[in-house]
Amino acid sequence: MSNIRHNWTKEEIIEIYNKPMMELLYEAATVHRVHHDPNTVQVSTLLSIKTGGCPEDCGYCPQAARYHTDIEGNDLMTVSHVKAQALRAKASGSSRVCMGAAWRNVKDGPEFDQVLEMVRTINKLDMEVCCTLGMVTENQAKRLAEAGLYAYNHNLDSSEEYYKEVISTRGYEDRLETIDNVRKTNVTVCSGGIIGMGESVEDRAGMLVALSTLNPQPESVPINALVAVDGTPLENEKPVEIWEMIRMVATTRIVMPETQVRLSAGRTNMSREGQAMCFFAGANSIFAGDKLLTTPNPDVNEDMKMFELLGLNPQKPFTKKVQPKTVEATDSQYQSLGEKPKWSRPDHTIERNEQAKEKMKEAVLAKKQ
Ligand code: SAM
Ligand code: DTB
Ligand code: SF4
Repeated sequence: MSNIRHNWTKEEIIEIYNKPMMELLYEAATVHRVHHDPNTVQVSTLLSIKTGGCPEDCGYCPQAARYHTDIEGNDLMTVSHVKAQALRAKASGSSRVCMGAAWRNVKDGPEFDQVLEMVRTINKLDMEVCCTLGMVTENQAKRLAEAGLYAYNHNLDSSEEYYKEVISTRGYEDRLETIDNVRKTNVTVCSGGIIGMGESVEDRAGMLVALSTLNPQPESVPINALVAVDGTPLENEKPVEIWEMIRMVATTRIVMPETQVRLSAGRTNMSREGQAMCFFAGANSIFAGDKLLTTPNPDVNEDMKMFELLGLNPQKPFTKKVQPKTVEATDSQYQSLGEKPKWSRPDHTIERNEQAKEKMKEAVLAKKQ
């Protein structure tokens, strides 16, 4: 019988999170060993296929057009460029490519068709393909599945309560609906969040309640430490302490035993020892490659040295689930519907987001003068 619980309460999760460190580590490592090989870590390479110029106001994100960051936006990458990058990632030991686009949601049309072709191309390289493109409808999720998508990343980011303090242009329920749309297909769900945005332990636990009560639980959960980028509303948040990351990873492992827990953004601030503690506490996946989407990540060679030092082996592709089949565009059962879904726009005011937007306006004015 499965011992996966879908009824975790916030109080129970807070209690786990606050356990004495040695007990927490022992419990998490014990759960980890029952469900996973503790010496295997999945390696995923991020690829920003469409950078910058995003209309959303996510307070953490350097790609939001309304904030004054150094990001140079560009058009959607070509399929051949993506293929070349995927081959590089494969050669350096990655089993998965995760393609990110600075979009609010997927729109039917030539750009989405191009992304579907990217999915087909990478799946044919026998690598797991993940996309993170914003909100998707059921039909769009089905088209991605048909193309051979292995995973879809869509983060809840924080608790429902704290989400409102960070983002005003889209709602938590839209995030949940997108995850639900992905669940109607064979594509696995990757959903996690960020710590270090000024949220409380209660908010961290709230996010873990939202994720762990999904049935089935997400196949992977990325835990990001905020990368505080100049010009974003969260630019002055203080760095996450390693102990908080370890607690978050360990708690995630305990409440979602079968999930792959990914050490995501923020690894450049973590020592090898710190990361080793996270692997011991149940993290079994990383984002590799010199860049995340727009911000730095540890050097690939440094990561490989760390793996060697710790006796870790990169996970082979399709270890957890069989490779999906790719259906060619010409044989596709699902067509573009030209949908115009009504994703919500709460549009409440977040003071620090407004201030960051004002700074951007001032910078544009100053440039003109
Ligand atoms: N635009 C799509 C969306 O928001 O769903 C996909 C790309 S978006 C950059 C993917 C995720 O990256 C976000 O949900 C957030 O969790 C994470 N992220 C973005 N900026 C970050 C930062 N500065 N630090 C940590 N994580 C970040
Ligand atoms: C996730 O949870 N983290 C990744 C991936 N999913 C798309 C993105 C991290 C982005 C960090 C900031 C940047 O590089 O722009
Ligand atoms: Fe846009 Fe995604 Fe960044 Fe939000 S997190 S601003 S939706 S790219």
